[in-house]
Amino acid sequence: MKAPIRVAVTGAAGQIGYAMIFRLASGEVFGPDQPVILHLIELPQALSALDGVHMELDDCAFPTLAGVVKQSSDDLEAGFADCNWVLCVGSVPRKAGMERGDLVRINGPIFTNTGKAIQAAASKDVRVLVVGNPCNTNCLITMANAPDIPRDRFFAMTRLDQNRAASQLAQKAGEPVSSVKNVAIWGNHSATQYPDFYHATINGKSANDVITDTDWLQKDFIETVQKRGAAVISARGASSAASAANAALDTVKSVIRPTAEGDCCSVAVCSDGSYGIDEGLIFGYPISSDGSKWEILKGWDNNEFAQEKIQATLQELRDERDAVKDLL
Ligand code: NAX
Repeated sequence: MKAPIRVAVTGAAGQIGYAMIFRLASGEVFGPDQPVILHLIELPQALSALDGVHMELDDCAFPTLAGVVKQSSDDLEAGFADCNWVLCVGSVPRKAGMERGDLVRINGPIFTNTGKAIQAAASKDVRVLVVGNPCNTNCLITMANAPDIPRDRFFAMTRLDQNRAASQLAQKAGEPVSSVKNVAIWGNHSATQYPDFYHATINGKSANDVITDTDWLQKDFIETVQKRGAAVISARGASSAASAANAALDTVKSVIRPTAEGDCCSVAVCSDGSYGIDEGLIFGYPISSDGSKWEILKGWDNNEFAQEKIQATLQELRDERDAVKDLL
């Protein structure tokens, strides 16, 4: 067995946290020979629910779970102490009548504290995945408040959108989802995101050739992926949880394991200016990893249709950034 690693999860007693923690403890993500100490962080009023989650973790008797640290969000430095991964799930959800701009302002301060505490207390090799919405801009705030941590350690989650898009393409083509590769999500994890079918492949062929219904690809497909979160809420009466937790774990796996040839992982990362995106924005790109280092996949040719979509999502992210300028 290796030395344990420490993985923090904020909002650990919430619905995504609950769907994520047991899988982190089981060895599925970091491997069967990698012990994990979980740092579970919650608002003070949710700590008793967190005790219940802890009891259930004990009752699973996972051989790879080397310890549990429970921490109130009042002391984030204690919560993130020596952590190798920080998964930021906890934040205030959008309520009826709330504009996106309101949400950015409400959640922004959570992430200034998160960034400062990560810089002060986490392990030197820390990597941070922001799931709590608006995740791109929350990640930007976190990164800005942890300036000593290299920018390539910060990620915001667009993987749920990638997985949703892959499923939609597979169903339309009548092929298994495992045949779909190279699905990129460009931009913001929001209704302006651009799920890219032009570069996606089905059984190694361009999805755009396999699915000949261009109207469906350009309209229905994109809108279905963009609005899938709302569709799940209206059907289930609650927002995506198991699929969101699954996507967060897929993101971690895709960063720490090599990407297969001909495939990509979609994640929002700090832009280096690639594809004309403002440097420093947390923007959804296709990336590939060698298991320790990752890179934005370069040289993809985006046609006029794609460029227009990318500009729209870029503009939304610029507006979000402008709304939180004082927090950066
Ligand atoms: P829940 O309300 O079930 O759970 C959130 C938990 O976070 C609660 O237990 C709450 O006590 C805790 N919390 C709130 N503020 C906190 C803070 N400052 N520190 C620590 N804990 C805090 O929400 P859930 O369904 O789990 O969703 C969590 C977040 O994920 C939301 O912001 C949601 O919008 C976002 N999502 C992001 C997705 C993505 O693809 N990036 C998709 C799913 C999800 O909508």
